[in-house]
Amino acid sequence: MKKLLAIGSVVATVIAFTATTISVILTSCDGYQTGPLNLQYEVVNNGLDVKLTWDQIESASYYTIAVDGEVIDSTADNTVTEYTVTADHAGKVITVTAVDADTSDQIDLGALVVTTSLGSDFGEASSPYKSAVGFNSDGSAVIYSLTDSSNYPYFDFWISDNTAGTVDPNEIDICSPNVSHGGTGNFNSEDNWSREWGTGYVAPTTDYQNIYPGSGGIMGGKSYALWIDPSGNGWDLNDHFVRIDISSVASDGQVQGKVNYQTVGGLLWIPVD
Ligand SMILES: [Ca+2]
Ligand SMILES: [Ca+2]
Repeated sequence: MKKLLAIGSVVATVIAFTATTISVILTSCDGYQTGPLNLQYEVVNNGLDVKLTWDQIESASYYTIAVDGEVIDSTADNTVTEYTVTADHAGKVITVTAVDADTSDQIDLGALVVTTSLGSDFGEASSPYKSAVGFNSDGSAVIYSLTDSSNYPYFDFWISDNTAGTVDPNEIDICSPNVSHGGTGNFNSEDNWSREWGTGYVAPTTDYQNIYPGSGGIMGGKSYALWIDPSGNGWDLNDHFVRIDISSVASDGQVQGKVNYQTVGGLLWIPVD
């Protein structure tokens, strides 16, 4: 009986090791790897910071925290197993190393954003182009036509000059799906919000509107923030933030650019150029 247990134990160890190896290979594409330190992250401070936590390594003296390979800080000893990363380091690769234990783990904070081009078939609601955008759970965006009502549940924002039948390229707004279109009702009940982006990699925290700009239109060369708030309950970890980069607005209502979706719920960082 004891022998059988011993064999079972060896087999279990081998399986566990194999599973860990596979996990690292499979998850490396999205920039997140779990290794001996079991490095994890969570969003804190209302989406402004990311807190890293890891498992204590008994043989380690302490841990260092490196940004893009350069050590920026270290812990007092091996019992401290957390570190809060601020937005100064959005988009960087963070490495935690257990000193004297020869082991480290890292996370690529830039790989958490998914960028999708709006292509050449996106534009104002009365134009020949598709006018709505919806994000998949993996962060990729789909450009939807307004003419097929089966698409409506997937909309996260759409663009309109607020006048049915005509296109005014100088008055195109970013609209929430729950904004009425042409007197025919809402696309869906999502109450999402937008505003001008501002500067840097962190989305604004105030002054969002569900029709933006409202007066005057979105412009080529400018960026806008989108706050997707599915429960309409203020900021929480179920929300997602997007930076909409507009490259051009044409006279026929065609709008080109890209959308950058932060896949981590509640995180305000969009570290893209
Ligand atoms: Ca219109
Ligand atoms: Ca919310």
